[in-house]
Amino acid sequence: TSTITRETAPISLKTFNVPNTDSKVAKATAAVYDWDTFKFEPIRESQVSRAMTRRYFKDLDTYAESDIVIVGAGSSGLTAAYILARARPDLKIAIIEANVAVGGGCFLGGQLFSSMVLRKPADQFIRELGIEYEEEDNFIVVKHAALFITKLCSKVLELPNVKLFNATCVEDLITRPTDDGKVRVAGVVTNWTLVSMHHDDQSCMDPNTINAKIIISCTGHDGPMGAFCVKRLVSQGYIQRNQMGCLDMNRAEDAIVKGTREVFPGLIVAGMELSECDSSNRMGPTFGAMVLSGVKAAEEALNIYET
Ligand code: AHZ
Repeated sequence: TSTITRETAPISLKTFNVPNTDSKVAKATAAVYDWDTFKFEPIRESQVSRAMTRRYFKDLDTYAESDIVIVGAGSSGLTAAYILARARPDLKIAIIEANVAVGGGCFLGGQLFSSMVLRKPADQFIRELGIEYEEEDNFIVVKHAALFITKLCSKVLELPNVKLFNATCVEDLITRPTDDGKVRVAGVVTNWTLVSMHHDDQSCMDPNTINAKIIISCTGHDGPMGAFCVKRLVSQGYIQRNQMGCLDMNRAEDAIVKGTREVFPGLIVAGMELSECDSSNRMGPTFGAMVLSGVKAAEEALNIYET
């Protein structure tokens, strides 16, 4: 191993002379950095590699046996993670997200419009996160959907009992026979998303696995991706597929929240994925149900843990 000695003192306000200037910008930056003498601390490339890979492999080891796996880091999945991880700091929660970026359909409010609408009473959760909003009668508006999802995600990632594996795809479910002759979901089969995308033109690259007592699937409605766990269970004849109904905001949001449940032993489904097994309506760009479905999924998981 190689060691690089730290020769410079840690950066502090006292390390640098603050030049006397009237420029507001210069004042703001010069308070911390003197660009004339500025220099990064030295580094060896292998230090960067080791800093990342050591932690990642430790996480793979730690979370190979998780308590709860959440599939999909959109608005419903991240809300479920936030509630669960805070309620039970003793549980290990792995979030698997196929995309590089988190957020799913929540970086825009709808079409290419930025603000995000949430119907009441989901405003309570937005206050809990400390996000500012405007009130309009029966709903609230957050000025940018990305403000909501990035704030939620940063709060989730700060929690010590959560690991987000992004750019990682759930390719299959692990199932187990139960004592009463039935079957339950007992984990997920994962692969790098880039590998999953190339199964047709590369030789077989076998996947990896995570065991868990409970899986919460939040992969969104069917499309190029999405509804993954529901579709997999349907393919085995374990549950029946009932495709998402047409858009009806009023019916859709109540149905998704109330319907959030363990649809198959070991598998809770939340968010828009639920519409693919319940045939509930599409809701379009209103996100209250995604948030409260995440809350309900967390409660369902806690009930299973506590019984
Ligand atoms: O990348 C997906 C997205 O971030 C991820 N995902 C899908 N399949 C996956 C797999 N493995 C790992 N096999 C996977 N990750 O799941 C996330 C789903 O996020 P989403 O925002 O699509 O779902 P949601 O149910 O949380 O929110 C739905 C938001 C919608 S869609 C809609 C409409 O079409 O009317 N209305 C709302 C509010």
